[in-house]
Amino acid sequence: MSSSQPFEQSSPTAGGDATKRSKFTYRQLAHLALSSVTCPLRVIAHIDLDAFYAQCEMVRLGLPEDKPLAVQQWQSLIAVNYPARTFGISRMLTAKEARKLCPDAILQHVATWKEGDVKWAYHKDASANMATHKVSLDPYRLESRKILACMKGCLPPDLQRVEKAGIDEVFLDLSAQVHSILLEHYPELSSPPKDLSEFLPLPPTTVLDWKADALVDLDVSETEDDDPDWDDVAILLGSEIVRDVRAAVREQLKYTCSGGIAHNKMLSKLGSAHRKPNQQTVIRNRAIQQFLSDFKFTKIRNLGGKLGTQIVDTFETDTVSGLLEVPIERLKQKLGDETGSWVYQTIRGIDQSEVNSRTQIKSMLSAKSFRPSINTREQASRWLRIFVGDIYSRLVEEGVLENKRRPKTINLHFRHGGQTKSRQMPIPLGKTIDETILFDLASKLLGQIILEGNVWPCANLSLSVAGFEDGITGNMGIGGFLLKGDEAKAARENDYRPENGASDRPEKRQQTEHGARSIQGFFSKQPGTDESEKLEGSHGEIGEIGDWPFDEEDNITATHQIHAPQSGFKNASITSYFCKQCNETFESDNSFQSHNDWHFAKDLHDEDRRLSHTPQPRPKPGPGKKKNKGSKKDAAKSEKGQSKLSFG
Ligand code: TTP
Ligand code: CA
Ligand code: CA
Repeated sequence: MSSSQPFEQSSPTAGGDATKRSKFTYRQLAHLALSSVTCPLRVIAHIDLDAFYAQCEMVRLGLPEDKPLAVQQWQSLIAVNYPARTFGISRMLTAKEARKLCPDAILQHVATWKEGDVKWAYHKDASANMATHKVSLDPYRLESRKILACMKGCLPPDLQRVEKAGIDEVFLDLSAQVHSILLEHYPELSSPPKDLSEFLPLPPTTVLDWKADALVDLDVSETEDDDPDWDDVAILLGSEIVRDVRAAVREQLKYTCSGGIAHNKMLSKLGSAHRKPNQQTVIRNRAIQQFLSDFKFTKIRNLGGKLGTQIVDTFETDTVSGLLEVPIERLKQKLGDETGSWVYQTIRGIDQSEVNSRTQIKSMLSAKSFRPSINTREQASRWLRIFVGDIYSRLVEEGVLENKRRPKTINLHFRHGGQTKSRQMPIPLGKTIDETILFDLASKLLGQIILEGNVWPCANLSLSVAGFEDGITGNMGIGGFLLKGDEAKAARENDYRPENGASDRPEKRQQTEHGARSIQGFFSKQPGTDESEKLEGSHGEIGEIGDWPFDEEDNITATHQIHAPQSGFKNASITSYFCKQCNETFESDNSFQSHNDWHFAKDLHDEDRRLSHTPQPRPKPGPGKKKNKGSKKDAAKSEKGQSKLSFG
């Protein structure tokens, strides 16, 4: 917090009528300290790095800030810095097109793992070698971590609540910190009356100094002459904090970012994108309707994907103001009770979702689509080594060496001729996970798939680890000794367990299942519970539903709404493709197809997670089928069922 006062102090009566009270009560003020999601004084910020990957490259290469630079992945651009944007360069262009617009621009290819290598590197020839290289986002992940640590370092340890919402963005719940600043600045607030439902005095200020913040215009019914109330003061204090956080990131790490400060997550996120780069936008409660009415609702968090499209089709409008006309009953009738009410509230700026600082990783995935397909076990093995290296380095960051956290299962998905074969096995307890162990397990899974025959050529391979659990710190390996009987045996033998008997998953079946899901199904996670939707992508980043569209050749890096692998896509024109799910256009068939693969792998990943999180009832022996207790094989099988129950 900077020492400067963000507002002019004046006597309590300066605002005019001393008998006038705030519209907030002492009880509501108390709720601010608890970061209560229903508190009307709540202050939430969203901070998003400007042109993130591009800035990472600028900083890494030590380039002057006005140098145009874009980050290239094969022939596509995945991030474009602001100087390059002034030349008309955007993510929609190919590297070649960008080069034409600005011959001086630096087009930096992302780091890659080269087939057979054990470490990623910046390879000069990467863009021409899509078949033998795999993208590594490690450099950006590392920077992301530094930035997060820097931001956290600016906030009081006991009052901070920080949610990493993507590789380059965070939500901050500033309520508790703002509460403590309020009490510090206004001692009269710290002696509440007996009756907490009494209204607070009005803030003793008339003019709030918003510094260089972009202030969203007030609603029509409000004027700047209206006396500010405590919600204005709270948001102003929040904006001061965000300004300081951004300045620290800039000073210590050289990155610029943009911020949004508002009453909730949804508004703060719209705010951070409102004015970029290197600015922050404040949306006061008195400006919410004005701010939202200008928006297409498809820009709102969670309304970008399928649900948004469904609403546009049903109500024949894509604007917030158009949808505001629709009565709640009609929304409920068309979208279902839960979703209908949620939409009704959201477009009115109401969002009670929590800023969730418990962003623990649930799974990690490393994947590659092959163009051309690969045809031998040796080739597949070389990629497995890379996947293992990729996953292992992230496991180390997660504290697997200290046994802080460890995954329980390892999964391999193998795509051949439109079908994906999957195998999963437990990661044996008792030993610290290392690359050799992971590679051995992955190879066994691969061997099992190959044994089935008729598996080549392979179009996509992905390895994941899941079911993270807290380990026994300082007591490495003890878990193995605590295992008894069959469980220990299964662990020793690395026995594998076909998933629910459905090891082959034809794409068709997936499509039907997902396609048949109702809109409520797509939206079953209501605000406030969205942490359950979080997942660790292939490159370690956590996204939110419909929040963070990606065009990644072979990486899963964000959570998307679950959808039919193919049906979310359609041609936007003859030469470009559009992913409705992500609001992204793809110029080449190749990148679109890769993106499609991405969704497919993601769906599989989600399905795995669902399976491993849903307790499966143990199959009872059918009538006439007696369980053969004497058979070792059967004992091992029942053990597998048991371990399934405990996953998740
Ligand atoms: P964004 O925050 O969406 O975009 P940005 O940081 O590049 O630019 P802005 O200033 O508008 O915020 O995404 C963060 C990073 O994620 C981006 O730098 C690169 C990566 N990314 C992709 O790889 N593909 C994509 O389609 C998108 C949207 C992002
Ligand atoms: Ca960004
Ligand atoms: Ca972002």
